Amino acid sequence: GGEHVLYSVEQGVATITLNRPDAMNALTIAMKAALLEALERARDEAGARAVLITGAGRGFCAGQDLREHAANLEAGVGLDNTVRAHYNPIILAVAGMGKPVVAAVNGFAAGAGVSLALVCDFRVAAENARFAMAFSSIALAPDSGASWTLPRLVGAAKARELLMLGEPVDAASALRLGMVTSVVPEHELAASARDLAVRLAQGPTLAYGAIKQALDFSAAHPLEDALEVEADLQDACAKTEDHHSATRAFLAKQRPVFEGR
Ligand code: T3D
Repeated sequence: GGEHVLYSVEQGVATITLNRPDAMNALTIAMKAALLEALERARDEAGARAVLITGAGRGFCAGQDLREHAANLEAGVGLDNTVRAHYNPIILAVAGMGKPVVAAVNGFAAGAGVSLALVCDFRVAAENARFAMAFSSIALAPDSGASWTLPRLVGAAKARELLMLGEPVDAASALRLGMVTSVVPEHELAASARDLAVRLAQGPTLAYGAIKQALDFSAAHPLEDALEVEADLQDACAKTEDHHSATRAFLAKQRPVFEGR
């Protein structure tokens, strides 16, 4: 599945491209393994200070490859295996990424393809992007974190509606609902998503990681506990070179330069 997931680093941005355009970048087991490997590489590579995930061709990702899935059903292979073994590690790798992750949604996203986009920190969508919570259309329940991310983005009632009815959400509606960060014309998507990723790659990487940790923690803990975690994270941020140099730059009326340290 290696050729089906491309990886490159430029200007501090690790770009991961789902590359099976003939199947709308639907995810096979081999592709999921290659995606996880790419995410781990992006995580470990110091020169990568932001991550950009996109799809080749006219789709972002059509979710589970239903050909492979049908073959597994025929063979009597349980679904627990692929959700736990293949999807969950990908979602945790994105969620736990200590650097910003941007999805450039270049067309249709369906099922676990939507879930993948939703767990990223930012979603820049092309005007022709569509989001289909396609799970219920094939009598499945949400996976890859959609039951967690979607209500947090669009609210409980809307998440219930989208997951149960499965109607595709167009880019304009996704923007209105808070599912995406921005919507841009198709031909501007690559540049627009890259600009955001480059801007993030030049930012205070460790502070971004701390912001993500604080928000994830607060999602499931009371205020008193969140205050404790904020205090610990702030202590760590205050010790970074970026904080020291940015404070000096402020007093000198200069633009801060962040090194990600
Ligand atoms: O254990 C488990 O596996 C459970 C995990 C589940 C997680 C999930 O993701 S469930 C949801 C799975 N995904 C879907 O149900 C979406 C299926 N695809 C579609 O509904 C449509 O293809 C789209 C709405 C995404 C796009 O429609 P359209 O008309 O623009 O394109 P198309 O003609 O349907 O698709 C183009 C090609 O991609 C076509 O191949 P062909 O006929 O030209 O050879 C189509 O079969 C292929 N393709 C699209 N989606 C998938 C796919 N092939 C395999 N798996 C797919 N999911």
